[in-house]
Amino acid sequence: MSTVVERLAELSQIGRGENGIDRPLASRGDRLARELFAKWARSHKYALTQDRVGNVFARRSGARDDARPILVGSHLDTVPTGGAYDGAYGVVAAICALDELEANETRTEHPIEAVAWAGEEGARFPLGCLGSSVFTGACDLEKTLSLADADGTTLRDALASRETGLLDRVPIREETRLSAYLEIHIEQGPVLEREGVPLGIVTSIAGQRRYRVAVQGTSGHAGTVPMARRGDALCAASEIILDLERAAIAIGETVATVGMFVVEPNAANVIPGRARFSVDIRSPDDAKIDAVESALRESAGRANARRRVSASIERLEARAPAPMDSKLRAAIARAITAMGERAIDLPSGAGHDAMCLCRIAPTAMIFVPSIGGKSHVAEEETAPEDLERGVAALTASIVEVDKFVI
Ligand code: HGY
Ligand code: MN
Ligand code: MN
Repeated sequence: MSTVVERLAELSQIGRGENGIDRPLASRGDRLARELFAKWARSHKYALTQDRVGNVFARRSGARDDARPILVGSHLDTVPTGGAYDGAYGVVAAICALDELEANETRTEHPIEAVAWAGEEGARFPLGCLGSSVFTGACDLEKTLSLADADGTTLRDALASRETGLLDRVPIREETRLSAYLEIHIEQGPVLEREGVPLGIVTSIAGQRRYRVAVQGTSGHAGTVPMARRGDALCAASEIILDLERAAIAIGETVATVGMFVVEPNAANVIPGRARFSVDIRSPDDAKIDAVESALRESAGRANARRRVSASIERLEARAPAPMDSKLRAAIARAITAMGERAIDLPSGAGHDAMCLCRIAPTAMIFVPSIGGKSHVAEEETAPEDLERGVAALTASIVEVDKFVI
């Protein structure tokens, strides 16, 4: 069994439950995953560092060791019903690529750093790409550490605990300069499998915005309040959600999702007084996200006028569409051709840490096929030979990029 397959099998045991893998940021599982990454790094004496939000780096030195490093990585955290490959593959492939360079005694000009970004999914604390957002300066460290999860635990407290916090005996790093960023990831969609092509070079990552919507109505007795006198928060929320779906379909080239929903008091014979839900809107075209957001706000306005409720919309984050660097994409294409392999260009509907890194350095992504296009579910799967081919492509791409980035 190859190292990448073996390591993914080991990593996928951490946080595994009956509904898939649940490894949120600064949980016991996340800490164990970071410790495993550190163990792999130490086995080849790569220099380990970490920053204050839990991003972990394993550095293989270069001929010009004062040069800005090429970072290569992805994330270790998962959604609550995660698979074994989303994020994890990119971290394991990065460390395997360093090992390939070692095994081939390849001397790169630049230091190469494998990185495990903290909290890309935003599943526990209300910020996606949390670690890479802080690293790239898109989000303030102290504000991010003050973010709290549903139980009111702040990231600062979670990272201060020995159980779930920063790694022992790994120095804190302040350095954020880099010369380029590469990320390999499972496609999480059906294109590569449908086209029968084993590798993809990402053209751009869809823009995405996340919101929190709260609808405040009036609780009451299910049997005695006439329909005409109700402020039913759940009915109002349902109308807003279906208007959102209609808008995304009508505007096109856009997806809108309500993944989280809470109704209070959630009792069969009480009129719902409060409803809270998440909204996730994405498109490669920012103007279309604007249009869907306007439709969402108009629908909330109509509910407020007609339904004796007060609906409020809070935008939690907004990321513009992220074009990948054309020179890096060409280098990846050269590397893959030189391997005698085929690749196609394709956009990414899924978000990635690369959306943050591309704001501060040339950035590119490689995809490997997802069986059935499935992801964010326990059945997420990629064939071993595709995982192995991806490591070879990533290693060859690092060597190619190393030749010309500053
Ligand atoms: O939501 C996403 O696209 C990513 O998995 N965080
Ligand atoms: Mn994901
Ligand atoms: Mn991911």
